[in-house]
Amino acid sequence: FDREKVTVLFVLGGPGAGKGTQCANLVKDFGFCHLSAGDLLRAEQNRPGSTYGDMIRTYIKEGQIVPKEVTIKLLENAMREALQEGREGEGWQNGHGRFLIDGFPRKMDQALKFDETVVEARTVLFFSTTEDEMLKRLLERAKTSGREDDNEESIRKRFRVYKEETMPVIEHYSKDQKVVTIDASASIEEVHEKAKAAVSKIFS
Ligand code: UP5
Ligand code: MG
Repeated sequence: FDREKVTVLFVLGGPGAGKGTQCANLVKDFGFCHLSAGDLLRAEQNRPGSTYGDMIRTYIKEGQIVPKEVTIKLLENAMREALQEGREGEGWQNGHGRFLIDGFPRKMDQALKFDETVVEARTVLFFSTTEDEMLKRLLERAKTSGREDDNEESIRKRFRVYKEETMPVIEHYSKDQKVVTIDASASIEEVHEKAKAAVSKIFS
């Protein structure tokens, strides 16, 4: 699809920082199309006939990053679908698609490949809080989420991969002045207000 027709914001932050929660809020405020790379991978994992199901399950449980080709293909397909459907209010305004890409890119190779073959993101929204806070949130969510990676062992692995692989991505985009950091330690509503203000500024 035409790069000119899309605006992409990446949404990054550690496991449990509140990316998904805040993306849902921003969809209501601004009508973005929200694509979570993790959700797309989980859907692909459960799709009957998928050749990647077992592979994805193993990577997610171990907190490892699925090979970029798979994730980028899923994202591209989802973007193309959203653009074709052109649903008003779901990222599509005046012939232009606005996307929140959540939990991606979490490794340098993904970032470079997506920039080159799909589109360069306008901005990175970085939700930042402490590991203690993220652990607390994830263990609470574990009671009901059914996610195979919401257990302390997988969470520790996710934290390690986040520090080793994803922080360098955030540093990379910081050098291009593309990162907007949002303190995600406060309540959901307070973080929402900050996120909303940050996005308003980007589009003003
Ligand atoms: N909560 C949220 N905000 C709160 C607040 N301010 N105060 C109190 N509680 C708050 O929130 C987590 C929990 O905290 C919820 O219960 C929420 O109510 C509460 P959520 O919004 O779900 O946080 P989020 O940052 O989205 O956490 P998530 O667990 O989704 O983050 P991850 O980055 O770990 O998960 P993701 O789904 O992105 O990726 C999972 C796995 O997929 C990866 O580990 C990896 O194996 C794989 N993956 C890839 O391989 N490649 C990719 O490109 C992407 C994923
Ligand atoms: Mg999420």
